[in-house]
Amino acid sequence: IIEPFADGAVLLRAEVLDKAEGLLEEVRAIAHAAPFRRMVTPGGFTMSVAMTNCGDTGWITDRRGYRYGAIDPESGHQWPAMPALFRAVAVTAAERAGYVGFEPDACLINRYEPGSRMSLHQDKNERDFAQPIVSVSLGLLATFQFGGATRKDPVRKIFLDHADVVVWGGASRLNHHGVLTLKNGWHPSTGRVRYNLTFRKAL
Ligand code: MD5
Ligand code: FE
Repeated sequence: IIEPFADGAVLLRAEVLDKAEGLLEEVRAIAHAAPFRRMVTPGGFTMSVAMTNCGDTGWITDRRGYRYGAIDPESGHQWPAMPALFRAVAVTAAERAGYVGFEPDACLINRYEPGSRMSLHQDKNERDFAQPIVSVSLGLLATFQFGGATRKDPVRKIFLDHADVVVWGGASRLNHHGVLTLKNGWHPSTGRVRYNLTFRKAL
């Protein structure tokens, strides 16, 4: 089910339903090597969302700033490699949204538990904003906030459910966005958790 809902953004509802269990198995393997952790923002706040990464580089934040790096600061080792299934899902979704030739080198994995949220922000740590970001939702339903080019632009609410994929490209690539506080719930595939895989070409 393809739903274009903003300039450059495409919502693919239930896109990875038949691959969800496989994706979650990979998430478990990645988390075994690079455990989920709550990172600290440059302003000194501990994020409510727990994160890990796979791929050639990973997104991190600490008191020194937001950035990508090849090394997991917790272990001193490289991030786990991006599983073939991850890459295939991201590339296929990008193609279906009209972005041919997407080559993700990073996948940030966000883990939301009830009470977790992500405040309105832009994704600006990647080098080439012409490259889209592919986001895969797994588990509990989230209320996603989709804003505009400036922080003051109106915000639309979108419900993102298990197996939904969104491709954020074109004019929507730099839009402000966030996730409202996750409500309590239980999902048969993830339990009390929402995961979001965000595939990026960071380098
Ligand atoms: C999430 N994650 O649901 C979202 C999905 C993040 C983050 O926001 O930075 O980890 S990615 C949503 C996204 C990416 C790029 C552009 C836009 C949305 N957008 O223009 O709305 O955990
Ligand atoms: Fe973001």
